Amino acid sequence: MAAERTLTILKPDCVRKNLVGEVTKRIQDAGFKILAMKMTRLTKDTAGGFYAVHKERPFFGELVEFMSSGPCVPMVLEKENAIADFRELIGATNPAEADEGTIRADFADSVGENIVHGSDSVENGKIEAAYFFAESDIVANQA
Ligand code: 3AN
Repeated sequence: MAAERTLTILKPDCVRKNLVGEVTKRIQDAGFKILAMKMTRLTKDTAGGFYAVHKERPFFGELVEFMSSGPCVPMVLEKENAIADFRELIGATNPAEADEGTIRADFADSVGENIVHGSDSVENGKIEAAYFFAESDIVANQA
């Protein structure tokens, strides 16, 4: 199976709860290689742009408010089957429905504040990675 990349964001609730180290360890222990990472704070505009596909949804305002409420940690990750494996590691969007032992089941409070984002396809992963990182920020691309 080919190596894939996914874009994750350790969301503002993850940072506020001091879980960046714990969640990063789970990600690395599951075999994901971190190709790029940084701490940044989204504005309402950048958060809205990232989630533009949801702009007609009733929770869009709440989502933008939350994602711009504090620093977050985007990362580009690489692994075989990264998209599906990462979504398995984090669990369902709603933590109440997430499998036991997943990151969201263990740490998330609600469907809105659910600790981590994971890309839903290879194609979207590329678009999302480009939202936060230049090609030159991705370590695997450097000599
Ligand atoms: P996922 O991040 O698991 O792919 P999506 O794409 O369904 O989930 O949702 C996108 C974002 O919108 C997620 N970060 C999630 O926290 C948020 N979200 C989804 N449904 C709701 C909801 N009912 N209320 C508040 N936020 C929501």
